Amino acid sequence: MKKQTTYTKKILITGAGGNIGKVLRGGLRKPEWLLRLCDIAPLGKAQENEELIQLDIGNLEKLEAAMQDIDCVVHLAGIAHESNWDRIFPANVVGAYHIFEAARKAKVPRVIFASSNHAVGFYRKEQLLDENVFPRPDSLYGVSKVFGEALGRLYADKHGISVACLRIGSFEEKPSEERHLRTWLSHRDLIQLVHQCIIAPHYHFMIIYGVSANKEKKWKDSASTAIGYHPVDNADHFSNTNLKKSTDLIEAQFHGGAFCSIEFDGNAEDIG
Ligand code: 15L
Repeated sequence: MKKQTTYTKKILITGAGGNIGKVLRGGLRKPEWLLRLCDIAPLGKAQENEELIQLDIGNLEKLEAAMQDIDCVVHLAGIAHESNWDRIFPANVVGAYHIFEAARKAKVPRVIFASSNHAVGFYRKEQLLDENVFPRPDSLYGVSKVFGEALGRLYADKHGISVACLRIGSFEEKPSEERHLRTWLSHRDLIQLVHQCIIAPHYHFMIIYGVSANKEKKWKDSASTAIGYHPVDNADHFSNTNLKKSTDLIEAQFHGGAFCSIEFDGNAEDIG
């Protein structure tokens, strides 16, 4: 791989071909940054200041090689919804381990991990959540995100990697469900959030909710303001549009929405 010395930052994005990856590919583009984009699928033609690598995050050696000279990894790859354990485990659990381990070996100083609100999805939707609430996953997918956050904390404490875990809400062009009035994350706010996590001066470990400035949002953390994340979009502006209402009794009660009701046969009253 050709070594560039003129870039002020070299950033590696995994899962660059996914929904979030595509938006970041355009949104983080600037002449002084190198974007090294990785995905299991082809990523098309390299644009200016881009390097493209087709790889499977199951391959630790290839990941380590791809991370040479990188200043910051943005880890998006994996399964982005509920699925069975046979799929979640290799993609999200082993995959997350490979990312942090490759970063340690390649001496990457910073990792931004795309976690999810589903790490805390079984809290009641009226409850205000900060970054210190105990994990309360609503799905195997949510469990895999809790695992990724725990790995992040370990690699921050034990190996000095600066780690940001983003509990991303509903990343959509615009809100389409009533739940999104609380959980929406707009495209430009996501770009701003990741940008700030990349450029912020040293931090050790932080959990940040990836959410826009929604009037009804129920997630608040201290790190957002500390790193200069100031979201500009507000789902409330869409409250008069035809937002889908939840008719499912479980889905309607908790932060995680529909993820909570998948295979649900518990007692909702016990979930305080
Ligand atoms: C997520 O973490 C998922 O990746 C996405 O598909 C949505 O379900 C989103 O959360 C959400 O909570 O709306």
